[in-house]
Amino acid sequence: MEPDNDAPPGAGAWAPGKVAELLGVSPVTLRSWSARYGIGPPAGAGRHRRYSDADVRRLQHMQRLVARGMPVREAAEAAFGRSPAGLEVPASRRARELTEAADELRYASVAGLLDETLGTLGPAAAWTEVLAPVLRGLGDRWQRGDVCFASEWALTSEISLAFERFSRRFPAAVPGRPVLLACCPAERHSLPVEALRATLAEAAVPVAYLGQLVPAETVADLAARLDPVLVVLWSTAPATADDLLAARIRALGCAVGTAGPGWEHLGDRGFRWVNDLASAVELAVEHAGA
Ligand code: B12
Repeated sequence: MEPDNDAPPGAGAWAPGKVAELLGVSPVTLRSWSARYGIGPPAGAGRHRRYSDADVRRLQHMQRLVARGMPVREAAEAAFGRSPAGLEVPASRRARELTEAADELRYASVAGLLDETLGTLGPAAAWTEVLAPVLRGLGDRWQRGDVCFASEWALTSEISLAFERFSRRFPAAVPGRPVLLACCPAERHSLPVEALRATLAEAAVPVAYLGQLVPAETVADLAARLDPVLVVLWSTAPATADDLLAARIRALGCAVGTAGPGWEHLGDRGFRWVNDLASAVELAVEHAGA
């Protein structure tokens, strides 16, 4: 379906009728969404009302959220990244809504809020400003004896899926030697690495992501066969920082970066160590020559 071109310059390209047809809703429904949730071009534009490509993409996203059981108003807010009043949603409110939805195991809302946060802020800001604070909050609650395992597992699995959905927006196979990302063999904490992967996907840096608990043999085998520009080994806790593996990968002739607080106690072992998302992105981009 093609957008029509008889609109004045600067207006979006999609006439309401075309959008309604594309979404499979009646023009009346579309108009009511516009009136009720402030979606799309202002009513005042009369017969020149046009929807932009971004409007159409967000409407399709809103429909997916509704199809997953989210109330229309919440889906409109999530898809258009704002409350009805048009205000940008502060990170603290996103964090609160996400924690509440996770605690109440409202999976559809968790997924919708994550997609909206990633879509609006991008993976780096979403991780640093919203997701990491929420996860730290969960960790602190756990430390205080608040048994929030259900929320933690619900949220962490949905965060992984949301990063996956976000990364799939970009071409899967970016040409070039990849940055190989792996958690150390005994390390299950992968979310910071998934945030890095999504940020590199957005930056068109080729990545091969291996996930959690990656056996040393597997990292070594893939490093030998993929000829990566850099191998990043992640560790959260000192017990999982595998410096023998790092040395083994370096002996294969690969550049090795160690990432995460788990490596801190080892001091300088001749590997670049990064302990925040921005520095890890910089290290990867530097090696990828992007
Ligand atoms: C989510 C989570 C899990 C999930 C992981 C799911 C997944 N796919 O990742 C599950 C439920 C599987 C899990 C399991 C366990 N967990 Co856990 N987990 C967490 C939690 C809540 C968040 C982890 C996270 O992503 N942190 C990253 C961000 C949010 O934390 P941060 O402090 O802002 O980040 C610091 C660095 O990581 C760095 N950073 C942040 N983002 C990025 C990004 C990049 C690219 C880089 C380079 C750096 C970086 O900057 C910050 C300052 O140093 C933490 C609590 C916490 N505060 O981190 C506990 C926590 C890490 N877990 C802990 C523990 C003990 C465990 C278990 C052993 C529990 C158990 N008995 O089973 C197992 C261990 C499993 C294993 N073998 O690794 C402890 C670790 C204590 C320690 N240091 O040893 C913590 C701190 C909880 C606590 N409060 O005690 N966990």
